[in-house]
Amino acid sequence: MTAQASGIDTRLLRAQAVLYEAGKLALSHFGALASLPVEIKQNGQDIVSAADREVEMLVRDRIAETFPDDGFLGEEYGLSARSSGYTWVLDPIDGTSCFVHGSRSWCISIALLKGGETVAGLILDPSADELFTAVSGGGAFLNGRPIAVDSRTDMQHGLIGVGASFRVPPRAVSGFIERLLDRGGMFVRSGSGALSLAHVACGRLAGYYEPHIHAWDCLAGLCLIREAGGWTADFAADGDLMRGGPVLGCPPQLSEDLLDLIAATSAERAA
Ligand code: LIP
Repeated sequence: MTAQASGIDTRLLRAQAVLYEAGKLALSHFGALASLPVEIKQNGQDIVSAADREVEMLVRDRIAETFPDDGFLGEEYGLSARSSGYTWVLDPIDGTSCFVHGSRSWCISIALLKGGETVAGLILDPSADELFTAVSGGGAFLNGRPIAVDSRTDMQHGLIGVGASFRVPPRAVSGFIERLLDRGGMFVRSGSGALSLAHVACGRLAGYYEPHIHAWDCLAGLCLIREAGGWTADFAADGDLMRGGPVLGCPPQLSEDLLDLIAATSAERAA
């Protein structure tokens, strides 16, 4: 085993244990929502809870105990650059709005980067007791069992996950949905982009598109999809992990159709 592989494998094992501890903390808050402090970040939909903050601090502390020289980027407390060349990218509660409203559509998502490359991704759905994991070149797994994208589905039979936020004009989302329906497709919006990407990786969804998402929401899920035999559009190719942008992941046979729908929607908006 190469030194890098052992460095990634030891980090994957540590991250799994940390995620399960963080999942228990998140579930304790999920079971006591009436007393959970919630703040509005920008608009009524962009919120953060004490659960987000506590889960991020727990994961930061646990990772730093074992890998003090690794960098860390979290949705709530930003970037802490370090010297090892590894950077963790965490969304402590992805699907916060669902979480605070009592919907089980949320997860904890963490990606490991070596330089600018995502080399591992983990997504824990504590409500379903499902842990999705992947290491670059090593395949993707759900609770330790290999997973794969749905290589047989098509636009007319699969479900396409669509993400929406007020970071883009409503037409950027509705225009895509309208074109998808026109093509005989169907959409779902779960409220957690990370969990939706994980569901593409295991074949439950035939793709996931969102016009704007952040690195902490999607890098782990994109790694899962690639390792599960799927196709993913480049994300943060310039290395800027703070700006965000569009995300698309799907089985290879659907990439062209979905890119066409996105291009047509963008062209309409530009007209
Ligand atoms: C959420 C994403 C979702 C997006 C929401 C929000 P959060 O992440 O997972 O795809 O549509 O606007 O960004 O804020 O719950 O961590």
